[in-house]
Amino acid sequence: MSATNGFRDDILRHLKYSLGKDEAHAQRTDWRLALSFAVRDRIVDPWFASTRTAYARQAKRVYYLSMEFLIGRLLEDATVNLGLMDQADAIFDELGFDLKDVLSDEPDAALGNGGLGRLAACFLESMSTIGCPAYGYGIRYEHGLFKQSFHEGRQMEAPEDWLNQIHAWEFERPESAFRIGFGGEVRDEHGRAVWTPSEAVIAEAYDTPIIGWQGRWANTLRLWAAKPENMFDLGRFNAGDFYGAAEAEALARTISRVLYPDDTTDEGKRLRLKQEFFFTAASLRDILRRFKSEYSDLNLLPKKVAIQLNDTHPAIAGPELVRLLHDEQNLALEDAIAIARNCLSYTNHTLLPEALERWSEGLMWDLLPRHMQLIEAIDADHQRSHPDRKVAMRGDGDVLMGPLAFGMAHKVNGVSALHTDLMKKTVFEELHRLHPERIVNQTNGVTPRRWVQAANPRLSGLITEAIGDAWIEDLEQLEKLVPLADDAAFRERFDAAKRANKADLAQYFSERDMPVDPDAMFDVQIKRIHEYKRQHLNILETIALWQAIRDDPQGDWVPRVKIFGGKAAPGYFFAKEIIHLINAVADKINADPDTSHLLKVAYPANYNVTLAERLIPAAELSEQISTAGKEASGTGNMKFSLNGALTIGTLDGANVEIRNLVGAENFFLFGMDASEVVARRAVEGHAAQAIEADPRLARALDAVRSGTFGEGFEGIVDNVSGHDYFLVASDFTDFYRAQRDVETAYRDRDAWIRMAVLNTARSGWFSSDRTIRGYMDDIWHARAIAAE
Ligand code: F55
Repeated sequence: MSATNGFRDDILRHLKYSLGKDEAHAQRTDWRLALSFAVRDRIVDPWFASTRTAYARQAKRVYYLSMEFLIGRLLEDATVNLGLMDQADAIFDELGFDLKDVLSDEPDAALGNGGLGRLAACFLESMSTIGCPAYGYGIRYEHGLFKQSFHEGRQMEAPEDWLNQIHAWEFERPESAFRIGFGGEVRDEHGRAVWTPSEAVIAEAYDTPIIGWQGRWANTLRLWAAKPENMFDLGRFNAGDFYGAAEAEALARTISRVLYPDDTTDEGKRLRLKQEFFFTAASLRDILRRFKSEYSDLNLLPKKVAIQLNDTHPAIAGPELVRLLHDEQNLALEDAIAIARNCLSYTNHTLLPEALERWSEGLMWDLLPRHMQLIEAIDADHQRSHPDRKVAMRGDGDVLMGPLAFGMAHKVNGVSALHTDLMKKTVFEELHRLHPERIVNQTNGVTPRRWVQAANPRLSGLITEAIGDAWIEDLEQLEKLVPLADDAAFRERFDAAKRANKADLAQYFSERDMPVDPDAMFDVQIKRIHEYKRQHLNILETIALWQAIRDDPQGDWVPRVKIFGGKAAPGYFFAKEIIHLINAVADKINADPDTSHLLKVAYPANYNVTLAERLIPAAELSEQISTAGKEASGTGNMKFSLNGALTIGTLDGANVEIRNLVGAENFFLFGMDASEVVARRAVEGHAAQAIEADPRLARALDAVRSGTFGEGFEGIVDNVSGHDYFLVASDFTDFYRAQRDVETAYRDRDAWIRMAVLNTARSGWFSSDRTIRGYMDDIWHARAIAAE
């Protein structure tokens, strides 16, 4: 019993007393919940200790404000971080269950769209591992990102319902609630602005502890749920108007009902702006409450509080913090602005003009009249300090959230070296000239606990055997594997781990009617579907390869499985056409008896964090093929490289840094760089030229146009051969060439594995621990502490 530390008893106790289930009737979900509660019990003490220590030491707290936290499943992560995996395995073995099976019962918490939300989740875990006192603040969406299925190859969306069963990880805090107002009017009372909102909702806190590696520290993810001020209207109810009686409640709850499924454009919806203000205002009030419980001098705020804005979604934090300090705490306006700025910093995640948030001034006056006044004041203040410059936080009747966030932050960061450089030269050129110290780079990272240790036990076991386990929290130790790239026995074991992961994935696919050859090359592109990410470049190359194989079926081909995964924003028509085309090509190619042993396309539906954890360890080739200058960083690219996949990619985002670290000879580069892209766009008829110069591309496009894969793809063909803003045609020839180089390299098994080992060995810098230390040193000026 001591060997399991009472763990087994705790699981059984929770099954009986927390869930009210008899062992004889317990189902997988009951066991999963019982295990979750037993694991959670072991988080609570370190969690309390962390909070107590942070108070006792009067530590500076970091607050990470994000509309999205794409945390995925929590049980395995927590079990791994507490070092309980082996015990849990043994206990469930004895109970007659497969632990993997129990773990896979957990719903995937998809409170995010893609990279931005997943980054926030990796950061939370790293802050806990490092012992950086921090809180994540966001929205407790009732429905996370929609569930994707395919019907005749087209994306269908169904609501996601992660809260329809007991959620073991959160603690409801009805006592931590704030009233958040909207609309109404602002009156001047003896020179003081008084805002009287016309409507209000209650923001109620739900806390989830996030445990770091080895359970030494735990931080809190605090998500806000919107609740009505008054449950329902008893008068209307008693008068028989049952629906009307519940109307106010339903409206209030709408605010935290769904995650916006859009990773491109801001929906321009009133509700989205309400969501943004709702969680930002509640978080700031909570932050000030905590601060004031410890200190009375508001001038100390920047010394004790660092607030990171994850993109501009919480950018209303600038005016709201000024309002709290000036209107409610009576600081002078200039002091309020200066203090707010010294607390706030802003991360930019995109340069795409259509993704930069802007809100019409009319909507702002209507919903947030006091904030609109303050934005005018902040803007005027900034203009006064720089009278000869034309930078403004408002334009064309809109409030520009990027410039507002920039103006109210003491540091602004990009997410890769290239992206930061382009920020300075493009969207923030003028602001950068005025504030040359403000923009800094913090290249993204990923947590090795989830993305290597938990997701790839075969590889992590091998690494730990070879170099010990210190790499798990000091990822650059992977460098010690470099000499082993030349050790044939090690290479063989590395290869065996990859093959076993591939066999598992092949099994998973075959159970879902997608049989694939586990010995074929696994070539993977998983990410949101977007024109700039160019899944259509990949599928056109797939078509060209298929045609080449059909021309010469006896040729010396390298068998491949092209794996796609990803969702399109429901309103993004072109992205949905790309999905349809990939599925149509899959249908055709997979059914071709002459080629299907050599080329397959697999597109599992509903790509999410859990599926990523399955695909990445089995990948051999990582597709990172965005138009240069468009992918701010990428983080999937890092996960692949760490797991020993080689990258085929453009010089975009963090690909540049990956290539520098793993070595150009271990990376398949193709395509134009960011400046060539700009020049190419200026060439009249660039797409037509490229198509004319490459008969393979012309033939692939012809096949699509003439209906080889069914009807309805003219939009894609016309786009690629016409305007082709993302330069699919112009990069095709070099992409095709690079893919053939990949095959040449893959044929030399030993050389390939050597390259794969070097990718793993040299990717340690991409740990989010390194990124977080960068934020702590350069932006937050926060220190790590150890729980007492
Ligand atoms: C979500 C909502 C809106 Cl309104 C706009 C964008 C998004 C979103 O999901 N963006 C996003 O994921 N951006 C990505 O951020 C990653 C982390 O920094 C980068 O690696 C990636 O390049 C970038 O596209």
